Amino acid sequence: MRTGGRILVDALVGHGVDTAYCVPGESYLAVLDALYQVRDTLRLIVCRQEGGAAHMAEAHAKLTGEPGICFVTRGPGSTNASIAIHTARQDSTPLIVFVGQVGRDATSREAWQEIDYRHMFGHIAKWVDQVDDARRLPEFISRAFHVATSGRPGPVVLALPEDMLTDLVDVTDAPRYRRSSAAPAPDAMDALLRELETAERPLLVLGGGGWTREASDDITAFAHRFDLPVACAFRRQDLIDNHDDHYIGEAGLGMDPRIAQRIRDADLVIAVGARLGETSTQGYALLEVPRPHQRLVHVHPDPSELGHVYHADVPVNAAMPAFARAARALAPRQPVPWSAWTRAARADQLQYIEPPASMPGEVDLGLVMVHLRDTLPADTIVSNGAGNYTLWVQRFWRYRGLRTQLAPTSGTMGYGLPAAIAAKLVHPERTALCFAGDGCFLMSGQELATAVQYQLDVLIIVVNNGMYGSIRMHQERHYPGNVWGTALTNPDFAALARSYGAHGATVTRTAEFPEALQRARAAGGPALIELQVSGEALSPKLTVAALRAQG
Ligand SMILES: Cc1ncc(C[n+]2csc(CCOP(=O)(O)OP(=O)(O)O)c2C)c(N)n1
Ligand SMILES: [Mg+2]
Repeated sequence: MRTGGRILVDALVGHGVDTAYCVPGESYLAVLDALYQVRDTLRLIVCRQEGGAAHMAEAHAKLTGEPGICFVTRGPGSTNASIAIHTARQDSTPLIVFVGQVGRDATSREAWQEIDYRHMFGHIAKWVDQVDDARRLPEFISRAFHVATSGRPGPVVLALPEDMLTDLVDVTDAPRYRRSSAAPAPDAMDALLRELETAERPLLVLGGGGWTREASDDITAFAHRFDLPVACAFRRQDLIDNHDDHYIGEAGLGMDPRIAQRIRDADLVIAVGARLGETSTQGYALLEVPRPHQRLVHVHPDPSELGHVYHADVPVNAAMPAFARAARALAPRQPVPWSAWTRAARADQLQYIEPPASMPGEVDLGLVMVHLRDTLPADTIVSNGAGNYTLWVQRFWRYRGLRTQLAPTSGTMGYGLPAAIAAKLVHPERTALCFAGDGCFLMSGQELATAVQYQLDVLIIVVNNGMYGSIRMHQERHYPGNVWGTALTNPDFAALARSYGAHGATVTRTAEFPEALQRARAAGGPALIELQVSGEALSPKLTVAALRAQG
């Protein structure tokens, strides 16, 4: 006989879980106690806010490909965690969030902190349910792992009534979950080959979730064999090594206009894993809805995504590894005619990653990025949240292949620090570099306490421009000069870091950065460098003055 809490935790161990993130609550004490019993097998990371905990679990999953696990309490715990459930949804990340729930005897009275999670998360979770019978825990948890990882990966929420967790029952554990994956039909691969045989300006766009190292290698080999230019969808730049001479850049928010033009000019777009969402199509403009002017081969692990927005000429329902393996086996029957098109795109990319001269302010973020990419190890994991500072990161950093980027396609602020913490837990030997804006950092900065508590030497760069710069940019565009609701008075970030027990430093001039970086890396613990940048530079190519002059 075991308690529900113990059956649940045994199930997690059985499915291969070695790390769980939480903010505790009295609603799931029995789970906490069961976690105490298995503390040598399954480590529990206690966090400071459920948004941080759940984003850590989400980033953990991005790095391992296995579901991230998070425990939160009912009511406010679950509403705090919802930010990451949304991230996992948009980012196609397998995530399982367990929520303590009121006892079954009080259900539907609006008991203290009671929420009906089926309603609350019905739209953003891939699956949400409540386990009312402890004897069914192995079934529900097995299903949670299968649902989270199958097809298009996504978030699962399971509510756990607290009295169910203390019930003593006799039940057998389920075996470890097994991943199923759809393989492309042979005629779909023939159709792809035919499309390539008649194309003159093809473009490969990679995106989505469910990638593996092997799939990334296979798709790279396919690109080489057909000499295809490869763009990555918004914040999916690590799907191919950016040093590869077929990589042509990111098709995301603020993309190089030349990439946008190439997508427009392409006569064949092969989208692999990418949904071709708003951020990668400039608001559904580069490809028209529902029928793009380009021929479209659309490969996606979820059949319901095919035809959801775009009518593809060749829709292919397949998991990334299976498709990439099949694509690697293809070969052109004659030399391809588009090599000049690929070379030109690559040349533009190489030029684009060199920062433009003279942006306003004493700290040039472009030069800082160049120093970082020249200095830090190739396997550094780079994380960020949302804000205009990410335009520099995603433009000038060169991602070195799969699982070197943690960046929310959901566009959530506050993601960078929790993600970097998860990166250090999954890969203690690698450098975890977090970028945050001054706005972004204070949305999850309390997790610096978590980094200190577990002695995780994340490296944080806070880009302080004294404002919600991204919104200021839109404001200047639409309501020039009416600066309202976007200015920020900030703490001394370096002193704040030191008060947590981390290393903290402030950089006010570009030339100070190399030494500050050296010291931060030598600090032997979490370290934060605040860059005091000018609010005049809105992006690597746009200043407030230039915007107002245009206006
Ligand atoms: C959780 C969340 N709240 C609000 C927004 C809207 N938003 C997008 S960028 C941004 C400003 C970010 O400011 P900061 O981190 O300082 O970066 P900056 O743009 O100044 O470089 C805001 C408020 C968002 N994306 N996510
Ligand atoms: Mg800012």
